Amino acid sequence: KPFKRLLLTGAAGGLGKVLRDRIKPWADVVVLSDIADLGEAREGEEIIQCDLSDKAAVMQLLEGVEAVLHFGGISTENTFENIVQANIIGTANLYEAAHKHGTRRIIFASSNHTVGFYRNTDYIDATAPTRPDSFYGVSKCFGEQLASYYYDRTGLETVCLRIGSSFPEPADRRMMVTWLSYDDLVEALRSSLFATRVGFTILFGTSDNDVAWWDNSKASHIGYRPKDSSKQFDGKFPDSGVYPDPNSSVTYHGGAFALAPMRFKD
Ligand code: NAI
Ligand code: 15L
Repeated sequence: KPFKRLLLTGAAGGLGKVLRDRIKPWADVVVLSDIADLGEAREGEEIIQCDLSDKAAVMQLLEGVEAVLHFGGISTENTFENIVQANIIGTANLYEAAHKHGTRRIIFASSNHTVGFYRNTDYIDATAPTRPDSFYGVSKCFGEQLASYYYDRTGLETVCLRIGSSFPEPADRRMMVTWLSYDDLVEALRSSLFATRVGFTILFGTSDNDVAWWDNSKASHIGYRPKDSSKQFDGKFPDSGVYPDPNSSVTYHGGAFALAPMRFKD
């Protein structure tokens, strides 16, 4: 198998559960980690429960790990104080430990909320300045910048996968544009892990949907080719026909995140 030890953080989460079996062919041992309980390890798995904000625990977690799929952390808007611990300190602990242990590559589950304040009339690529729409989005921008710094300073490679909306089906009209099928998510991870050189790359994670807000031409060296399309759900979310649309969650790339109340602390 290509890797001896491949680490998946956030393994107990929605996407972690989807990935658990599907990444097995890529490593002799898949190390599954989360702050939440993961149950029993199955064949070819090792389970290490830990809080990403615990520096010493994360240092141990990375021992012998060649590559990481970093999906752990707070995955939607929350208080700034909570996000700092899980996403900012947590991701910094992960990068420092990866560097110390000689890990070669990290695939960082970044998010469309790094650019969530762009509008539905904007078509952007990876060179567009970030426009986070939430403290959550700001924390993903931090993760991306940290990855850039570690690459330039140490050579640790990262693909920042700016995931759109990865769920079984689109749940609203915005997700017709942002949807990433689970099969295409796995393909994005596979192509990111096995591309020869990635340096520091930003890859937008969507399926081959009819409408697109994000141009992946700056990541052509990854060779990501989505196979699914939200077209199969056509007609489920008809256009209101009114402009500007009264449903403002379709105005911004980040949808409702851009409009949610700001909570600094509990
Ligand atoms: P999720 O919330 O279901 O999973 C996140 C996991 O991280 C949870 O199991 C949680 O227990 C764990 N976690 C939270 N704080 C932690 C900490 N301090 N230490 C260790 N583990 C901690 O989210 P989901 O949907 O599975 O997303 C996974 C990753 O992908 C997240 O980083 C999210 O930001 C990112 N993402 C997901 C998208 C989607 O459409 N599902 C879109 C964009 C980004
Ligand atoms: C995300 O970053 C979240 O993790 C996910 O739960 C969805 O809200 C997704 O973005 C989205 O924008 O649809």
